[in-house]
Amino acid sequence: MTQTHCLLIGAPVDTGQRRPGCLMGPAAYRTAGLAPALEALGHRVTDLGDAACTPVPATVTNPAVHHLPETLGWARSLAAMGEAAMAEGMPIFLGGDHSLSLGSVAGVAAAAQARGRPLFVLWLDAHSDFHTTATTESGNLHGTPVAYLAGRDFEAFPPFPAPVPPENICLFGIRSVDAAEHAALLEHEIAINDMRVLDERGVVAPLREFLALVEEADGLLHVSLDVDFLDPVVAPAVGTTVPGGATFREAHLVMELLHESGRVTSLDLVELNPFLDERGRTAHLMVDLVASLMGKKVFDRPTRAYRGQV
Ligand code: B3U
Ligand code: MN
Ligand code: MN
Repeated sequence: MTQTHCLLIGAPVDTGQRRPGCLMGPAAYRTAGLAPALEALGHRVTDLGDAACTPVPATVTNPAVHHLPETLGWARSLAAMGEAAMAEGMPIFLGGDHSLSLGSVAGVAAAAQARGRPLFVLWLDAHSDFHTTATTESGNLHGTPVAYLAGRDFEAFPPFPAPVPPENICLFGIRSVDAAEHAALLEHEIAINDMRVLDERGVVAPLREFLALVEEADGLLHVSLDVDFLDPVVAPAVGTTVPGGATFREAHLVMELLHESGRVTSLDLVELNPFLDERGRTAHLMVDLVASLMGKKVFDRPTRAYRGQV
């Protein structure tokens, strides 16, 4: 199996929403044994520690938006750490709420551009996170990163480096979309694998279709895994639970297909709120899912009963 150099970047970001607790996420992943799980698979792990935030003074027209200077500060430092880590291996961002992706994906996109490689983004989430600073009603900036990386107009933020073309973005598992996001999504060519699609087709066919595009373009793939992609029955430690999410088995299968693609070059783990967890079960599930993404399987070669592709 190929060895990957995994660079863990703690992102204790809690300012993109209003329920305190995501700042404990990086500590929970470390406590749940993320680094040893990766090492057990033969990977090299460097823990870069937690990023720091220097707030950037700024304002926007929409009065609902809160904690803008902190969010800008996190985005700036995470983009710099992410871009540098891309030169060394695979950055894994330990969140923190989803506003951290305003920085993580910007850093990854800058690195992809420098390498002359197209970037693809797989967004595993109950939400589409397609608000801009102007359309968000909650003012919670964790609901905005897809719009930012797609290059939509974003007051107060630096222009996104190398916006990701809509056809390179795949939303997967979504089941909660606000009216303004809905209207904007219909104007973009973003693949929307909402739960209606996954109920009918399962996770395998739509994911393989997207991965084939990445392969064809020889692209880099960033995966952003929001805890609320999962059904709250298996992953309760998240502030914005939405019923009807991915099952334990579906989530592992998604991770295994991603591993088999050999295309994933960076990863966000977001929205874990350890304060809401039950004896660490959500943190442990997230660590197990990362292990599947990084090559953990029951058998290390196809067995006689296995009819898929490896
Ligand atoms: N779309 C809503 C809810 C939301 C988005 N992301 C999460 N919740 N986690 C909003 O507030 O923007
Ligand atoms: Mn999200
Ligand atoms: Mn979400």
